[in-house]
Amino acid sequence: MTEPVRRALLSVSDKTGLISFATRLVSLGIELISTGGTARALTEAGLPVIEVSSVTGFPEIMDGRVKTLHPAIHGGLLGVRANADHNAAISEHGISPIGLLVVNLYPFEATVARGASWEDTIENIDVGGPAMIRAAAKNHDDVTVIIDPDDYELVAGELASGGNVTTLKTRRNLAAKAFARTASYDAAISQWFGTQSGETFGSYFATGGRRLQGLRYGENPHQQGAFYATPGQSFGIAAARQIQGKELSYNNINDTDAALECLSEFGNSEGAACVIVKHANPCGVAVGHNAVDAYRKALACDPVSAFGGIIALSRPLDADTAGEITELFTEVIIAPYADEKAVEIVARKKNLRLLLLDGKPMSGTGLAVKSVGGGLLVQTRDAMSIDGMDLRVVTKRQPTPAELADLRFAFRVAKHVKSNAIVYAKDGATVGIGAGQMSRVDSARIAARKNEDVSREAGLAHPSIRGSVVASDAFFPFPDGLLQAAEAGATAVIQPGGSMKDADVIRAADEKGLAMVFTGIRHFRH
Ligand code: 93A
Repeated sequence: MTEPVRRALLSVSDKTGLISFATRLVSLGIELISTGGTARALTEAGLPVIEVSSVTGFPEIMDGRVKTLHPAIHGGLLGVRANADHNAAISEHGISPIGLLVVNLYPFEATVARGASWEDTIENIDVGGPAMIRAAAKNHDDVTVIIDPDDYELVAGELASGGNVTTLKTRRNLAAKAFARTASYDAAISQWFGTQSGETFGSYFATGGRRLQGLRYGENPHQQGAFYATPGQSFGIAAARQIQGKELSYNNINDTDAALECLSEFGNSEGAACVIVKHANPCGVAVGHNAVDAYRKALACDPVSAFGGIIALSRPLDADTAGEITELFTEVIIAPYADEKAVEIVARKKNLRLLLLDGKPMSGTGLAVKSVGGGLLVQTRDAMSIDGMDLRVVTKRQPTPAELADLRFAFRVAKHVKSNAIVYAKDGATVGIGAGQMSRVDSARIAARKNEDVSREAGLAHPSIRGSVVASDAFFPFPDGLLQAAEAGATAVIQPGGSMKDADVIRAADEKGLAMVFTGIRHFRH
């Protein structure tokens, strides 16, 4: 049972809304304890206040650096009401439990923003405030913590209607918000120190990441770089173990990540899968009956681009596959495991980086974060798979079972190709990939032309794109992209649908005898 709030401690730099909130607390019979400036503001408003110094029996000292840092305060915040030993300590030391903490911190960020002096900035590092916030948030079973005046209304409302009690749900939400605030506050402080000392990266990144390795440089040699792990997560490239080869570069890590994300689309039941990546885009993806078969099929899509690429395999690296991969210049191989023979073969190429996941997942859940000027864009990862989509045939002709299998395959790959993405596929392998064009029709054209070049080079009688299927990551806004694909030899199409011109696009598909499937879901990737 939660005890009603009898005492609240208020210590705020931002006094917005303070008086009306405190007035409501007093009207509920709650006693107010407060620090210097806050106590003054409350007294001036005619509210009864107990000074922190009379609770601690100790004056505020050192220009206020030490005011609430005292067992009488922290014992009042941290004591667990259901714990007999804690209650004994509370009585023995004459501590009064504090049921509500209202703190907002010294305005460190605003002090930096106004270009204050070093001394002034340092003085604006709050120590006692975060300590109290963390104490109250830890003890949220018994204590409500407010760090944002926007929450005054919610808490006052709950106290008034609940007999001076808040709900556990609210206390937990406020605790989460409290820890987020102390984390971002410390991040701002560490970032400021970093810029002052000219050091770009520390062993912890300001957003909470743990440093895995410093990098020789960033995307380009004149940029600095480092690789950080997201706390509490163990999947993907950050969880991989390097067995051999040169140090990983920034671009290697970025490309290997793209390869693993794409590879994670393919479950083991679909056979062995192989993804080859260059410049963060797949240039060959295939499923086969074993690793070497998948590799050969993936390589055949665009052997020129695969030079110096990243190869990701869903099955353990075996001797056959290692032998074939090492015939070509490759930057990175990543696989779940590797057998001894394969490791020996790779070792002959001493620069070739071999990474193993040791069974850890290729991909996972959580957030995808991208930096933009002055901020971060955050979204949940694109966890949508074609298995969860409601596929709808919109043309007169139904796709054949073989076409449908390839359509599903191609759409999985298209998700991992930068938009505008067009992917042609046949027999479980990509045969043409068009990536990153500003116009979809250009992506369709580039992918087809690439296939014609590769087919000619391989001495094929007809380009392998003939009789393929095509996937588009987003709808065709006009029939032109689809007509381009039909001209290249595609017989079936998969795309989200949803364009204003869908009817025109469907009519064009029917005229060309194509089968077309709508997924209802798009996969932009930028
Ligand atoms: O200087 S502190 O780090 N030392 C403390 O013991 C302490 N206790 C509260 N800063 C401390 N505070 C902060 O004082 C609060 O976080 C709040 O921002 C501010 C309120 O001070 P006043 O009530 O004097 O305006």
